[in-house]
Amino acid sequence: MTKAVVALGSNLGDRRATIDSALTAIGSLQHASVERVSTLIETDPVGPVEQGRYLNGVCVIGTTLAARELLDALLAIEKSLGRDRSSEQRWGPRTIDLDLLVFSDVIIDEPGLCVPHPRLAERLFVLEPMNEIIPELIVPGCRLTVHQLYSELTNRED
Ligand code: A4P
Ligand code: MG
Repeated sequence: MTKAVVALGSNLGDRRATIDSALTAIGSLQHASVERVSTLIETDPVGPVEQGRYLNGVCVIGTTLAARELLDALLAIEKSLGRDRSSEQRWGPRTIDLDLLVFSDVIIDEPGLCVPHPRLAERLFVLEPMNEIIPELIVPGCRLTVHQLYSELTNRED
C-alpha cells in the first residue's frame, strides 16, 4: 500500500460541499482509501489572478494505484465535480483543484506528471494543512520535513 498526499482546493461555489464530495469520490475509488484529512482553512489567493478566497486542505491516501493512475483518477473526479479546464485560466478560480503533492518516496518528472508537486515548498496553503497532519514527512528530493519547510516559509514571511 502506497501513501500519497493530495491537495484539496476550491474557490467557486459551495467550496466545503465540493471538497467533501471530492473526498467521498476519492474514498470510493476501488484501489484507494482516505486515511486522514486536515482541517480546511481559508486562504488568500496566491498568484497573478484576482479571485475569491480559497478553502484549502490536504488528505493522506492509501492506494495500490500507480502515481499516474491516481492522478488520472483525481482529474476525472475534478471533471465529475464540474471543473471545466477549457473555460478557465491558469491559476484562476476553480470549483475544485486536486493536486498530487507527494507519492510515497518517488520523484517523477514526466509530461503531465510531476511529483512531488513542484510548487509545494512555496505554498503555505498546502504546507499549513500538511504540517497539521504529517509534520514529520520527509518531502522526497529536498531532504527536509514538512515541518522544516513550513517553518522556513513562515519565518521568511514574518
Ligand atoms: N500535473 C502534473 N503534475 C501534477 C501533480 N503532481 N498534481 C499536470 C496535479 N496535476 C499535475 O493542472 C495542470 C496539469 O498539471 C494537469 O492537467 C496535470 O496533468 P491544473 O490543476 O489544471 O492547473 P493549475 O492548478 O492551474 O496549475 P498548477 O500549476 O497546479 O497551479 P497551482 O500551483 O496548483 O496553483 N491560492 C490559494 N490560496 N489556494 C489555492 O489552492 N491554487 C492555485 C493553483 C493558485 N492560487 C491558489 C491556489
Ligand atoms: Mg491542479
